[in-house]
Amino acid sequence: MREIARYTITSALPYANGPVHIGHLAGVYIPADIYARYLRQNGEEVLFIGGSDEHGVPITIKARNENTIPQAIVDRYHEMIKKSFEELGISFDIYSRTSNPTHHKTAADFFTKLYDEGKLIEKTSAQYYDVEANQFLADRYITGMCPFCNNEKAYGDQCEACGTSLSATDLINPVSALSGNMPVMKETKHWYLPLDQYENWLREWILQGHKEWKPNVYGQCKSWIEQGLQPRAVTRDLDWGVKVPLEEAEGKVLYVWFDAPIGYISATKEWAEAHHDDWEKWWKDPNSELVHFIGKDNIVFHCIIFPTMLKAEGSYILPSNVPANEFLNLENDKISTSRNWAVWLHEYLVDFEDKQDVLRYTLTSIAPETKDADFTWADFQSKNNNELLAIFGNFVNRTIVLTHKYFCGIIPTPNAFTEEEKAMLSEIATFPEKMGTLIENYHFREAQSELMNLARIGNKYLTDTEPWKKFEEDPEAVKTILYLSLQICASLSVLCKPFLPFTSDKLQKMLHLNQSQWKNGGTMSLLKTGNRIEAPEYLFEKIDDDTIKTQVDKLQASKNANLLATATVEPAKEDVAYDDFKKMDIRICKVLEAEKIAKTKKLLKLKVDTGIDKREIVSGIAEYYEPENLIGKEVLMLINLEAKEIKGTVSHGMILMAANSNGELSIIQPAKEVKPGSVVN
Ligand code: B3M
Ligand code: ZN
Repeated sequence: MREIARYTITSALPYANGPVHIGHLAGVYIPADIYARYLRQNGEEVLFIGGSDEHGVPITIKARNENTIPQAIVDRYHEMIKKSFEELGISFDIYSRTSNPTHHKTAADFFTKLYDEGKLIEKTSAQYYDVEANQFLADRYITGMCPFCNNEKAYGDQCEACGTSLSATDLINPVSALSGNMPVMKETKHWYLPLDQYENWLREWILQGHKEWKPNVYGQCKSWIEQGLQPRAVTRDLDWGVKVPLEEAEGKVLYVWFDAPIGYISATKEWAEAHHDDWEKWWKDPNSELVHFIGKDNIVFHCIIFPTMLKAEGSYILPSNVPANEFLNLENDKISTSRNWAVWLHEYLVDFEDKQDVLRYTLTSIAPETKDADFTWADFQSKNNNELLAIFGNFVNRTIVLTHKYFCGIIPTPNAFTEEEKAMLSEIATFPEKMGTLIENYHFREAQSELMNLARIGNKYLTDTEPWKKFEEDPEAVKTILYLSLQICASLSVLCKPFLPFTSDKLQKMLHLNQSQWKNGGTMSLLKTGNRIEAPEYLFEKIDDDTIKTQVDKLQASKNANLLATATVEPAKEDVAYDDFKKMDIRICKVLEAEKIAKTKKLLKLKVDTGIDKREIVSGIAEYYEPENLIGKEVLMLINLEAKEIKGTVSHGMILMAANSNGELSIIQPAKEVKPGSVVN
């Protein structure tokens, strides 16, 4: 086995065009921080790297929309993100940014080396160009009609109405976002990383060599490699980013996904310079362990593209592991920046002052390590009140209060341990290794639940031995109980530190303890008999229902605001004669039966009472209603729509529905109960 000399730990560089939310934290930054802190407590040499990703087209679009320049946007968010990470206790050794000169030079030099060694290929292709604005258009800068769903405002990279990935040339009637004109096709030259040439190597390195990677990561790599890899353009026609260091490349920059991971290297250089250290050992010594913490949408870039860049360059080590997480949802809905459906870190830090550890704890306890997970405020409250406060906090508080009450805050001298106590101590001794192994294998969620088990052991010990009842008749026994309880508190203060760093500090202050070596976390020798401890201070406090309601209301308000803002009202239709309207036979009908139509996602087969007859119709609402919830409902129906056969059912009529801005359909019910067959006019 190779000896690991040091750990180079990176966490995805967030785009500096918006604040950080709980999804980022649960997926990337909290696990990375736990890992880095744990390794440091183990005496390992660690460099934990973060920074802002400040390039890319979305930042230029945001700047344009706000009538400012990209640098102003990234300056604003870089500061904000950096500060909020700091306040949450994410213990980066450096938090850098990709707009700084060290990075531009590092990224440009990296490109030059690949270029000079003939590792890149040149290709000319036709791309959309805006003649009036005199520039090539990134896919995001082109809108047009989606060929799949006819949405008129699809972007050149994606249609947000139907979710299909597009390329700009798929759009019908493309329009430039810069001038509003129709773009023309024009030839442009770009440089490509020939991933296809590295396919065999990738197959061997990942599919053979890294079977231990998390199944979600390994699986994604496998499917990418098996689909066959194509050369990837590493340059763009854009004026925001790292300039392509070639004379013939005027007006071109490196593709953001080419420069951003090099940002990890630039950050290392910056750190090394400030600390008089050698940056290269972190990236070139084969005994350095490189680990990338990322979310699942970044897997291909960190497992395939960046390693291929490093391999092509030739002098770098490759990642040992890429423990990517899945996604976190919020209250059963996808987190969305554009819909403001998120819990933003900077807002949390204001709303929940001094409660960083509650968020850290909750997010670790639901970390999307193997599948998507869901954050709810109710769960957050319960994790705080029923776990942190009721178990951990309660145990520590009882121990410290009793030590003051019976021994004036002096750590008592224990007597001989009982058999139960001995058994408890040997169990406690297993925790550092047990938790350490889990952390080393990126099972942070389980590691943290072991931490809580340790607190449970302490809590139970106090409850079982009841020192408050014993003091009168057997003060010597109480000395042992509180001595051991205090040592367990000390163990907790060590072992909780990667997860709950603020709590650890507070607890260590109370115990006058100033060491957190991991391996000592299960010993009973952290505290010395005769030493004084501080007066008790609460580690956690109850979070009440009102506080939670405020947060839930805030989310609901943003949902409502968003619905209003995005609801587009269709233009009015042409006037019709009353006689034309009279031709529509619209009635209130009652749903009698409803069932899903097999092998379809959207269709329900309904039996309805029209008042005239009972008939079958097919309706496309299966995604919005469970069949059983429709039975008995009165709905609005056009009953004289021509009959038509749909999936084997003759459907005669149509249920009338309204859609909200998310496209979710809603039936329309009469405000009072009326008889089936009542005419609507
Ligand atoms: N900025 C993408 C993201 O936040 C990106 C990560 C870069 S890591 C080098 O999803
Ligand atoms: Zn579409």
